[in-house]
Amino acid sequence: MEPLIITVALTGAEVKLSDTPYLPITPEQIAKDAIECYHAGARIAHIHVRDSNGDPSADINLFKKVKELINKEVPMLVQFTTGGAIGMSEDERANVLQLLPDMATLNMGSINFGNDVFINSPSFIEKLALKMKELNIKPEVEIYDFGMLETLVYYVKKGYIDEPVWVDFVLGIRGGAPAEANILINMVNYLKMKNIKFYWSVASVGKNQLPMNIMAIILGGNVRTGLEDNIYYHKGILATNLMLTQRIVRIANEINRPIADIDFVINTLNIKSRLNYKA
Ligand code: KMH
Ligand code: ZN
Repeated sequence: MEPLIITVALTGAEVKLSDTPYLPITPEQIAKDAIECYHAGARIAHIHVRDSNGDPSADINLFKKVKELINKEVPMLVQFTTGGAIGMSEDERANVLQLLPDMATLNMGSINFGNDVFINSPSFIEKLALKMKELNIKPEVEIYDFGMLETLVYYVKKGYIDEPVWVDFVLGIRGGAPAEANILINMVNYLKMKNIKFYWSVASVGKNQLPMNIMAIILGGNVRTGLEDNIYYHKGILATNLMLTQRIVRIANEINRPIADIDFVINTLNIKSRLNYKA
């Protein structure tokens, strides 16, 4: 089977320090977790940052610090969120692109996001997509529901998003598609039917994270794990980012699914920032 690409979503914007003492908050803590997870097999670090109170921040100096600390130690792909936190402005969210991360998220539509509304207007999606294209930043296209699949196809056909597309199915958020095998399989098959060249990963929240990750490993997809999406290892037992990453690697090993090395990820996803891409 194709080598498994593991993304670790280290911090996110929703989990609070009062929920778990293992949530990395400072740039040093976030980078330390990322580096440990790289050594365990993760190849992409999905990065949100927090201010000194532990609240979500859009401060690009914090993003910059995390990127520097990671890049100094390991060749892990640094993926900045453009989703930020609910309530952040479009400028705050888009600002991170100027730091030229290897990757950044591109949320393919608006949804009710738990008790909040996560707004991604067509104009904002297009602005981000074109900016990433211009800056050779590889988008991670976040798909929360079926309608977003058609939006993705639209933007690929319009040339706003280059193939191979890196798609992350985010399932099980109240307001988005449920975390169920048939939903995942149908989403994958829909894109295949549209003749889009893509690779895919799955992220799911809470107790659904592990089953959906296992489903992806078996189906030949890829995995996003990490405390952004789930803080528990087992019911009542808090996890660390490293514990979650190590468990995915063990499961992959059990079914002889090799773990991707960084060059495989760079070449397979055409990460231009690493291919010394000359425009
Ligand atoms: N924190 C969520 C509102 C992304 O990273 O682009 C959005 C999110 C998705 O985390
Ligand atoms: Zn995120």
